[in-house]
Amino acid sequence: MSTKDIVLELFEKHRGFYISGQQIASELNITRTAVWKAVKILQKEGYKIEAVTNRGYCLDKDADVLSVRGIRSHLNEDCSGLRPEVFVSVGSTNTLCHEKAKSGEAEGYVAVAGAQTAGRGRRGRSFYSPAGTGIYMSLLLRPHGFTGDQVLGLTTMAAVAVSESVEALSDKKAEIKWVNDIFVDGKKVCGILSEAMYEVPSGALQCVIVGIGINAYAPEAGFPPEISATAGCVFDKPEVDLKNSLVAEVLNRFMKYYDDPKSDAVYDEYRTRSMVIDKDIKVLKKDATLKAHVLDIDRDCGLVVRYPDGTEEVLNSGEISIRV
Ligand code: BT5
Repeated sequence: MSTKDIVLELFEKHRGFYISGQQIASELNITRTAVWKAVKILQKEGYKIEAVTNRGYCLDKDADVLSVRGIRSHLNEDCSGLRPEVFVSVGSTNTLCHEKAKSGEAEGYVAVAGAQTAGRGRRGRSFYSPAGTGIYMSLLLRPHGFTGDQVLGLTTMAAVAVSESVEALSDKKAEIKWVNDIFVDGKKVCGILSEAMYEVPSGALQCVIVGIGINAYAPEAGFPPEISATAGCVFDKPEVDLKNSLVAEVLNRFMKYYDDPKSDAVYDEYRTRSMVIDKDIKVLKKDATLKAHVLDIDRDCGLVVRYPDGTEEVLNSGEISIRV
């Protein structure tokens, strides 16, 4: 463990209480300068550590900060091979994962950030990713033997994993808007962006990056006006370690589905949480917007719709958006 991690461990034991630099130094057998340096790094990483002359340092008792150690402590044993890395802020965790994938990073790398300056949604849209209140994570996968439908199904797996995790950690019900948005109390709390890289010219699948953005808490200044009517958050108030638990919970559940892509379980869970079945929707195609009624979601998570003229179609997520 690095000095920073050892110092953090001590702070966590004394959360909410002051300990002097001298006390930390002698307990950990390091210099006071090393303590000071570790505190500076931790503060930069987002830990709320107060430094008061003659009293020492104090880790905020309510702070909920993402950390590799925190995430690992909640990962199941069969996910111990995952390699989370935590950043205070990045451009986009998906873009970062792309770079990692290009330089040969193996499956199981997870970039987790407390903020994004260029968070991406689908088709060039942006994802609002302020500091301190959200979780922005991307998982690098190199699926072997997956069919095209199973690759598309990775977004479904992520949507179910997030929904189940939200329900496990809050007392709220999560609903899925086909295909990549999670809603709580009628508001979008999570968006998923899965991106695949293929080899040229063979067309072989190189990797898939599953990016998940979750509004854990409401941003202090509220959501920006353009999404304030539609965006919501999962938790009402911060609790120690809640973000780390949510990240780990999502990974634990996602990997369970990923390891068994032929199972029907993910489809069943998806369908029961769908907020579109039996609803009237608008289908936004490249060149037209059509009214339709949703009949069902099929086994490949295609949306089965009926148009007013009685014709039916199965929509796949690639090029289509819907409005409920
Ligand atoms: C998504 O796209 O919702 C996918 C978002 C994926 C974000 C993750 S964060 C980690 C990883 N790294 C990235 O750079 N991206 C992924 P889409 O379905 O296109 O929805 C985008 C729309 O959602 C925007 O046009 C807004 O209307 C709305 N929106 C933007 N930010 C939001 C937020 N924080 N909460 C709720 N709605 C938001």
